[in-house]
Amino acid sequence: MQQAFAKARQLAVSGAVVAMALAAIGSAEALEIKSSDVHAMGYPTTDAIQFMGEWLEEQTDGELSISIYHSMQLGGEKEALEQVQLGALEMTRVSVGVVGPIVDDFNAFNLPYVFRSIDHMRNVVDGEIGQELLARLEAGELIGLGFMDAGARSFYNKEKPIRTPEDLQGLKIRVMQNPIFIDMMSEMGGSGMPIAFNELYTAMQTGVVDGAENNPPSYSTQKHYEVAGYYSLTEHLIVPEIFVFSKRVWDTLSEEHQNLIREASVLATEKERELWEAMEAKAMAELQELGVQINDDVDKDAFIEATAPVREKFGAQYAELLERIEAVD
Ligand code: GTR
Repeated sequence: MQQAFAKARQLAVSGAVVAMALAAIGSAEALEIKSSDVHAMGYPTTDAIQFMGEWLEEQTDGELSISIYHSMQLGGEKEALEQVQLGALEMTRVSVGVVGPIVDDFNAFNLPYVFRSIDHMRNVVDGEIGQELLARLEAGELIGLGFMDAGARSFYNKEKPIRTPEDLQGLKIRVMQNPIFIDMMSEMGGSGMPIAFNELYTAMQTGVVDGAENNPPSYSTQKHYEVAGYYSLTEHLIVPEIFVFSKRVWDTLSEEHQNLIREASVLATEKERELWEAMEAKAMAELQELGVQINDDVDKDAFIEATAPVREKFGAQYAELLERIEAVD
Protein backbone atom coordinates (compact mmCIF):
# COMPACT_ATOMS: atom_id res chain seq x y z
CA MET A 1 0.00 0.00 0.00
CA GLN A 2 2.74 2.37 1.03
CA GLN A 3 4.66 1.47 -2.08
CA ALA A 4 1.64 2.25 -4.25
CA PHE A 5 1.38 5.66 -2.55
CA ALA A 6 5.03 6.40 -3.16
CA LYS A 7 4.65 5.46 -6.80
CA ALA A 8 1.58 7.64 -7.17
CA ARG A 9 3.42 10.59 -5.57
CA GLN A 10 6.35 10.10 -7.85
CA LEU A 11 4.09 10.10 -10.88
CA ALA A 12 2.29 13.22 -9.69
CA VAL A 13 5.59 15.01 -9.14
CA SER A 14 6.96 14.06 -12.52
CA GLY A 15 3.64 15.04 -14.08
CA ALA A 16 3.97 18.45 -12.49
CA VAL A 17 7.54 18.73 -13.74
CA VAL A 18 6.44 17.87 -17.25
CA ALA A 19 3.61 20.42 -17.02
CA MET A 20 6.05 23.09 -15.82
CA ALA A 21 8.49 22.25 -18.58
CA LEU A 22 5.70 22.50 -21.15
CA ALA A 23 4.60 25.82 -19.73
CA ALA A 24 8.19 27.05 -19.92
CA ILE A 25 8.43 26.03 -23.58
CA GLY A 26 5.09 27.67 -24.21
CA SER A 27 6.08 30.93 -22.57
CA ALA A 28 9.39 31.02 -24.45
CA GLU A 29 7.37 31.08 -27.65
CA ALA A 30 4.49 33.22 -26.46
CA LEU A 31 4.89 36.90 -27.05
CA GLU A 32 2.76 39.80 -26.01
CA ILE A 33 3.66 42.41 -28.59
CA LYS A 34 3.54 45.88 -27.08
CA SER A 35 2.68 48.47 -29.70
CA SER A 36 2.41 52.23 -29.29
CA ASP A 37 0.41 54.89 -31.08
CA VAL A 38 -0.13 58.59 -30.41
CA HIS A 39 -3.82 58.25 -31.24
CA ALA A 40 -6.57 57.00 -28.94
CA MET A 41 -8.50 53.77 -29.49
CA GLY A 42 -11.25 54.36 -32.00
CA TYR A 43 -8.80 55.94 -34.47
CA PRO A 44 -8.23 53.98 -37.72
CA THR A 45 -4.59 53.17 -36.88
CA THR A 46 -5.19 51.91 -33.33
CA ASP A 47 -8.27 49.94 -34.36
CA ALA A 48 -6.42 48.32 -37.27
CA ILE A 49 -3.56 47.23 -34.96
CA GLN A 50 -6.11 45.87 -32.51
CA PHE A 51 -7.66 43.89 -35.34
CA MET A 52 -4.18 42.61 -36.24
CA GLY A 53 -3.68 41.45 -32.63
CA GLU A 54 -7.00 39.62 -32.55
CA TRP A 55 -6.19 37.86 -35.81
CA LEU A 56 -2.77 36.80 -34.53
CA GLU A 57 -4.23 35.55 -31.26
CA GLU A 58 -6.73 33.44 -33.12
CA GLN A 59 -4.19 32.00 -35.52
CA THR A 60 -1.68 31.10 -32.80
CA ASP A 61 -4.04 30.04 -30.01
CA GLY A 62 -2.95 33.02 -28.01
CA GLU A 63 0.81 32.59 -28.44
CA LEU A 64 1.02 35.96 -30.18
CA SER A 65 -1.03 38.90 -29.01
CA ILE A 66 -0.80 42.69 -29.20
CA SER A 67 -1.38 45.16 -26.40
CA ILE A 68 -1.72 48.72 -27.53
CA TYR A 69 -0.22 51.64 -25.65
CA HIS A 70 -2.38 54.35 -27.18
CA SER A 71 -2.89 58.08 -26.63
CA MET A 72 0.80 58.88 -26.23
CA GLN A 73 1.08 56.83 -23.02
CA LEU A 74 4.67 56.15 -24.02
CA GLY A 75 5.39 59.69 -25.25
CA GLY A 76 5.93 60.97 -28.78
CA GLU A 77 6.75 59.14 -31.99
CA LYS A 78 10.46 59.89 -31.99
CA GLU A 79 10.83 58.26 -28.56
CA ALA A 80 8.69 55.30 -29.58
CA LEU A 81 10.91 54.63 -32.59
CA GLU A 82 13.98 54.75 -30.36
CA GLN A 83 12.41 52.24 -27.97
CA VAL A 84 11.61 49.92 -30.85
CA GLN A 85 15.16 50.22 -32.20
CA LEU A 86 16.45 49.17 -28.79
CA GLY A 87 13.98 46.30 -28.46
CA ALA A 88 12.36 47.77 -25.34
CA LEU A 89 9.11 48.05 -27.29
CA GLU A 90 8.17 45.47 -29.93
CA MET A 91 6.15 47.61 -32.29
CA THR A 92 4.97 51.13 -33.05
CA ARG A 93 2.76 52.90 -35.56
CA VAL A 94 4.05 56.34 -36.52
CA SER A 95 3.92 58.80 -39.39
CA VAL A 96 6.49 58.42 -42.18
CA GLY A 97 7.18 62.07 -41.32
CA VAL A 98 9.40 61.01 -38.42
CA VAL A 99 11.10 58.11 -40.20
CA GLY A 100 13.18 60.30 -42.55
CA PRO A 101 15.82 60.95 -39.87
CA ILE A 102 16.34 57.15 -39.55
CA VAL A 103 16.40 56.12 -43.23
CA ASP A 104 16.62 59.28 -45.25
CA ASP A 105 15.08 57.87 -48.45
CA PHE A 106 11.75 58.12 -46.64
CA ASN A 107 12.11 61.87 -46.95
CA ALA A 108 11.20 61.51 -50.60
CA PHE A 109 7.67 60.79 -49.29
CA ASN A 110 7.89 63.80 -46.98
CA LEU A 111 8.25 66.42 -49.69
CA PRO A 112 5.32 68.76 -50.34
CA TYR A 113 3.17 67.86 -53.34
CA VAL A 114 5.36 64.89 -54.25
CA PHE A 115 2.30 62.68 -54.55
CA ARG A 116 -0.35 63.80 -57.03
CA SER A 117 -3.18 62.14 -55.12
CA ILE A 118 -3.99 59.56 -52.45
CA ASP A 119 -4.18 56.92 -55.20
CA HIS A 120 -0.75 57.88 -56.46
CA MET A 121 0.66 57.58 -52.93
CA ARG A 122 -0.98 54.16 -52.49
CA ASN A 123 0.37 52.91 -55.80
CA VAL A 124 3.86 53.99 -54.76
CA VAL A 125 3.82 52.50 -51.26
CA ASP A 126 2.06 49.31 -52.33
CA GLY A 127 4.48 48.75 -55.20
CA GLU A 128 8.20 48.13 -55.60
CA ILE A 129 9.27 51.46 -54.11
CA GLY A 130 7.34 50.96 -50.90
CA GLN A 131 8.69 47.43 -50.45
CA GLU A 132 12.27 48.56 -51.11
CA LEU A 133 12.02 51.31 -48.54
CA LEU A 134 10.48 49.03 -45.92
CA ALA A 135 13.40 46.63 -46.40
CA ARG A 136 15.90 49.46 -45.94
CA LEU A 137 14.63 49.99 -42.40
CA GLU A 138 16.60 46.94 -41.28
CA ALA A 139 19.74 49.06 -41.37
CA GLY A 140 18.01 51.19 -38.73
CA GLU A 141 17.22 48.17 -36.52
CA LEU A 142 13.58 48.14 -37.66
CA ILE A 143 11.43 45.69 -39.59
CA GLY A 144 9.02 47.62 -41.81
CA LEU A 145 5.65 45.86 -41.67
CA GLY A 146 3.50 48.12 -43.78
CA PHE A 147 1.97 51.47 -44.61
CA MET A 148 -1.42 52.92 -43.76
CA ASP A 149 -3.36 55.91 -45.05
CA ALA A 150 -3.38 59.32 -43.42
CA GLY A 151 -5.05 61.38 -46.14
CA ALA A 152 -3.63 64.83 -46.87
CA ARG A 153 -2.37 67.44 -44.40
CA SER A 154 -3.63 71.02 -44.44
CA PHE A 155 -2.95 74.14 -42.39
CA TYR A 156 -4.90 75.36 -39.39
CA ASN A 157 -4.32 78.38 -37.24
CA LYS A 158 -6.03 80.74 -34.83
CA GLU A 159 -5.79 83.89 -37.00
CA LYS A 160 -7.19 83.56 -40.48
CA PRO A 161 -7.94 81.42 -43.53
CA ILE A 162 -4.89 80.57 -45.65
CA ARG A 163 -5.42 81.06 -49.38
CA THR A 164 -1.90 81.68 -50.68
CA PRO A 165 1.63 81.18 -49.31
CA GLU A 166 1.72 84.91 -48.44
CA ASP A 167 -1.00 84.31 -45.88
CA LEU A 168 1.45 82.18 -43.92
CA GLN A 169 3.89 85.03 -43.50
CA GLY A 170 4.61 85.77 -39.87
CA LEU A 171 2.82 82.66 -38.65
CA LYS A 172 4.58 80.12 -36.45
CA ILE A 173 3.43 76.68 -37.50
CA ARG A 174 4.10 73.47 -35.63
CA VAL A 175 5.61 70.74 -37.81
CA MET A 176 6.54 67.09 -37.19
CA GLN A 177 9.98 66.36 -35.77
CA ASN A 178 12.02 66.28 -38.96
CA PRO A 179 14.17 69.18 -40.32
CA ILE A 180 12.72 68.76 -43.82
CA PHE A 181 9.42 70.25 -42.62
CA ILE A 182 11.13 73.35 -41.22
CA ASP A 183 12.56 74.00 -44.69
CA MET A 184 9.15 73.42 -46.21
CA MET A 185 7.62 76.06 -43.94
CA SER A 186 10.33 78.63 -44.68
CA GLU A 187 9.83 78.22 -48.42
CA MET A 188 6.10 78.69 -47.95
CA GLY A 189 6.67 81.91 -46.04
CA GLY A 190 5.91 80.87 -42.47
CA SER A 191 8.17 79.55 -39.79
CA GLY A 192 8.15 75.91 -38.78
CA MET A 193 8.62 74.75 -35.21
CA PRO A 194 9.05 71.06 -34.40
CA ILE A 195 6.92 70.19 -31.39
CA ALA A 196 5.79 66.74 -30.24
CA PHE A 197 2.18 65.93 -31.13
CA ASN A 198 1.25 65.53 -27.46
CA GLU A 199 2.44 69.05 -26.65
CA LEU A 200 0.71 70.75 -29.53
CA TYR A 201 -2.66 71.65 -28.02
CA THR A 202 -0.99 73.55 -25.17
CA ALA A 203 1.59 75.09 -27.51
CA MET A 204 -1.24 76.61 -29.58
CA GLN A 205 -3.26 77.58 -26.54
CA THR A 206 -0.35 79.44 -24.94
CA GLY A 207 0.74 81.04 -28.21
CA VAL A 208 4.06 79.20 -28.59
CA VAL A 209 2.80 78.56 -32.12
CA ASP A 210 -0.11 80.06 -34.08
CA GLY A 211 -1.14 76.83 -35.72
CA ALA A 212 -0.16 73.51 -37.22
CA GLU A 213 -0.97 71.24 -40.15
CA ASN A 214 -2.63 67.87 -40.20
CA ASN A 215 -5.40 65.75 -41.70
CA PRO A 216 -9.05 66.30 -40.67
CA PRO A 217 -9.24 63.27 -38.30
CA SER A 218 -6.17 64.37 -36.28
CA TYR A 219 -7.33 67.99 -36.17
CA SER A 220 -10.75 66.88 -35.03
CA THR A 221 -9.95 64.06 -32.55
CA GLN A 222 -7.28 66.15 -30.82
CA LYS A 223 -9.79 69.02 -30.56
CA HIS A 224 -7.21 71.38 -32.01
CA TYR A 225 -10.09 73.40 -33.52
CA GLU A 226 -10.82 74.66 -30.01
CA VAL A 227 -7.61 76.69 -30.09
CA ALA A 228 -7.07 77.07 -33.86
CA GLY A 229 -10.40 77.48 -35.61
CA TYR A 230 -9.37 78.17 -39.23
CA TYR A 231 -8.75 75.11 -41.37
CA SER A 232 -7.61 75.65 -44.97
CA LEU A 233 -7.44 72.79 -47.43
CA THR A 234 -3.91 73.27 -48.80
CA GLU A 235 -3.32 69.48 -48.86
CA HIS A 236 0.41 70.12 -49.13
CA LEU A 237 1.59 66.79 -47.73
CA ILE A 238 0.35 63.27 -48.33
CA VAL A 239 2.43 61.46 -45.76
CA PRO A 240 1.46 57.85 -45.12
CA GLU A 241 1.54 56.14 -41.75
CA ILE A 242 3.91 53.23 -41.16
CA PHE A 243 4.10 50.42 -38.62
CA VAL A 244 7.39 48.85 -37.68
CA PHE A 245 8.69 45.99 -35.53
CA SER A 246 11.86 45.78 -33.49
CA LYS A 247 14.55 43.92 -35.42
CA ARG A 248 16.11 42.72 -32.17
CA VAL A 249 12.90 41.03 -31.11
CA TRP A 250 12.07 39.89 -34.65
CA ASP A 251 15.30 37.93 -34.86
CA THR A 252 14.24 35.86 -31.83
CA LEU A 253 10.92 34.81 -33.41
CA SER A 254 10.27 31.56 -35.23
CA GLU A 255 9.89 31.77 -38.98
CA GLU A 256 6.30 30.69 -38.57
CA HIS A 257 5.54 33.61 -36.27
CA GLN A 258 7.39 36.04 -38.53
CA ASN A 259 5.30 34.88 -41.49
CA LEU A 260 2.08 35.21 -39.54
CA ILE A 261 2.99 38.75 -38.47
CA ARG A 262 3.69 39.62 -42.11
CA GLU A 263 0.35 38.18 -43.14
CA ALA A 264 -1.45 40.04 -40.35
CA SER A 265 0.24 43.28 -41.43
CA VAL A 266 -1.31 43.11 -44.88
CA LEU A 267 -4.71 42.65 -43.24
CA ALA A 268 -4.03 45.56 -40.88
CA THR A 269 -3.26 47.87 -43.80
CA GLU A 270 -6.48 46.87 -45.56
CA LYS A 271 -8.47 47.33 -42.39
CA GLU A 272 -6.99 50.76 -41.69
CA ARG A 273 -7.77 52.03 -45.17
CA GLU A 274 -11.36 50.96 -44.85
CA LEU A 275 -11.66 52.66 -41.46
CA TRP A 276 -9.77 55.71 -42.70
CA GLU A 277 -12.21 56.60 -45.42
CA ALA A 278 -15.15 56.51 -43.03
CA MET A 279 -13.26 58.46 -40.38
CA GLU A 280 -12.17 61.22 -42.74
CA ALA A 281 -15.72 61.82 -43.93
CA LYS A 282 -16.99 61.76 -40.34
CA ALA A 283 -14.34 64.23 -39.18
CA MET A 284 -15.15 66.73 -41.95
CA ALA A 285 -18.86 66.53 -41.15
CA GLU A 286 -18.17 67.05 -37.45
CA LEU A 287 -15.92 70.02 -38.08
CA GLN A 288 -18.60 71.63 -40.22
CA GLU A 289 -21.20 71.02 -37.55
CA LEU A 290 -18.96 72.55 -34.92
CA GLY A 291 -18.73 75.72 -36.99
CA VAL A 292 -15.03 75.46 -37.78
CA GLN A 293 -14.03 77.85 -40.57
CA ILE A 294 -13.18 75.43 -43.35
CA ASN A 295 -11.66 77.19 -46.31
CA ASP A 296 -11.42 75.43 -49.64
CA ASP A 297 -10.62 78.56 -51.60
CA VAL A 298 -6.90 77.75 -51.78
CA ASP A 299 -4.52 78.68 -54.60
CA LYS A 300 -2.87 75.26 -54.76
CA ASP A 301 -0.74 76.16 -57.78
CA ALA A 302 0.83 78.98 -55.79
CA PHE A 303 1.71 76.51 -53.02
CA ILE A 304 3.11 74.02 -55.51
CA GLU A 305 5.24 76.77 -57.02
CA ALA A 306 6.38 78.14 -53.67
CA THR A 307 7.56 74.73 -52.55
CA ALA A 308 9.52 73.94 -55.73
CA PRO A 309 12.81 74.99 -54.04
CA VAL A 310 12.28 72.37 -51.30
CA ARG A 311 11.80 69.66 -53.89
CA GLU A 312 14.83 70.97 -55.80
CA LYS A 313 17.01 71.22 -52.71
CA PHE A 314 16.31 67.63 -51.73
CA GLY A 315 15.69 66.55 -55.30
CA ALA A 316 19.38 66.01 -56.06
CA GLN A 317 19.75 63.64 -53.12
CA TYR A 318 16.68 61.62 -54.02
CA ALA A 319 16.74 62.30 -57.78
CA GLU A 320 16.39 58.70 -58.92
CA LEU A 321 13.76 57.86 -56.34
CA LEU A 322 11.74 60.98 -57.16
CA GLU A 323 11.81 60.14 -60.85
CA ARG A 324 10.54 56.66 -60.09
CA ILE A 325 7.77 58.04 -57.87
CA GLU A 326 6.72 60.45 -60.60
CA ALA A 327 6.59 57.59 -63.11
CA VAL A 328 4.15 55.56 -61.01
CA ASP A 329 0.51 55.91 -62.15
C1 GTR B 1 -1.00 62.44 -37.51
C2 GTR B 1 -0.35 61.09 -37.52
C3 GTR B 1 0.43 60.87 -36.27
C4 GTR B 1 1.34 62.02 -35.95
C5 GTR B 1 0.67 63.36 -36.09
C6 GTR B 1 1.67 64.52 -35.97
O1 GTR B 1 -1.62 62.65 -38.75
O2 GTR B 1 -1.34 60.09 -37.60
O3 GTR B 1 1.13 59.67 -36.41
O4 GTR B 1 2.45 61.99 -36.80
O5 GTR B 1 -0.01 63.45 -37.30
O6 GTR B 1 1.50 65.49 -36.67
O7 GTR B 1 2.59 64.44 -35.15
